[in-house]
Amino acid sequence: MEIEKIAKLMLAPGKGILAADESTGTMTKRLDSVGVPSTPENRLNFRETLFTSNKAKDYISGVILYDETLRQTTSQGISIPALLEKQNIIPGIKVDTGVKPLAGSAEETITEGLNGLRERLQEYYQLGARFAKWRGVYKISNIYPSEAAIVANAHSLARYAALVQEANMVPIVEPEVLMDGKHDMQKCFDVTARVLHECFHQLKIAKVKLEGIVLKPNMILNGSESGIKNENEMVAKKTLECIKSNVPEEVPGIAFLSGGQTELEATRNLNAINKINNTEFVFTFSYGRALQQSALKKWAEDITNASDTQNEFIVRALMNSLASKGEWNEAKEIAA
Ligand code: 5MM
Repeated sequence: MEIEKIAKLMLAPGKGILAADESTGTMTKRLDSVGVPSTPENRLNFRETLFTSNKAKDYISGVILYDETLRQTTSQGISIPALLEKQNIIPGIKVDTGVKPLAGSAEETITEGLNGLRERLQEYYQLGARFAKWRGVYKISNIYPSEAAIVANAHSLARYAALVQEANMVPIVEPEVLMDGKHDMQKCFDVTARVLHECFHQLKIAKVKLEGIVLKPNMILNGSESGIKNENEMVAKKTLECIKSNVPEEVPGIAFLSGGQTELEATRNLNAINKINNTEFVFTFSYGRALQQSALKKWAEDITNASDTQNEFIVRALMNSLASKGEWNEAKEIAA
């Protein structure tokens, strides 16, 4: 299938992406937090439970997998990518290998994983992946992000995206400006604008087809230690303004990360964005924590009780599906 078509399917109306690509280190932290040992079997159990939820296919267009999960087989003897494909959910794969200190600015990071990526992508395609993900991380402080971090991460994102398109897959381009810090929303706006601007500059140099990418940015928020409340309408206004002025119109859609927002805040903000969307861009979700938190807690109560975990997951998937159309409200949330 052409990459433009895959991108459209990833952004299909009322659907979003489940980011289940936690590396083993991150997944271990998540499982530790609910008191479940992080073994390959338990990691598979939780993820298989989510992926086999009834109705997942109505709200979820694609799942970002971690290398381990892409190669695992379910209790029914079917591979994870095949299990997803059977439901018309597109399997994707995280291909960065994580962050390392950036030379010359050691408190900042550069994302690694370009070495051997062409060959890895060929294997991932054979295993069923049709899109990929790479995350660049930027921190905000009085002196950060540095120009070096902005340019180096954008350059890596562009080289990654070009390789992914060469392999006939859709790159999710994820520049994440972290919400940690005391800064206000305007600072987040300014930094995100600089970051997005440089990303598209580098994507252009690398000749990446913008019609065949999905952008996964942060929303524009007050820093989590600022003590300032995030008003949903203001988040929506500023986020839309930042995207409109820095994202070329060829990009078919934006799938936000949740970045540490609560499940409800991530839904409310996405809904507020779609209520005022006056662009051609699709705005949907590519949430990790904001889709999985409640489900993970429920699962930890009894990891053999799939249906209660699935109910929690499907509520969040449905609420975010509604938010992706601007049709969510408090009454629907309470009714769910
Ligand atoms: C699922 O978490 C991904 C990061 O994993 P590692 O840090 O272990 O590599 C992350 O990139 C995620 O896909 C996005 O940040 C979206 O997740 P949130 O929780 O921010 O919505």
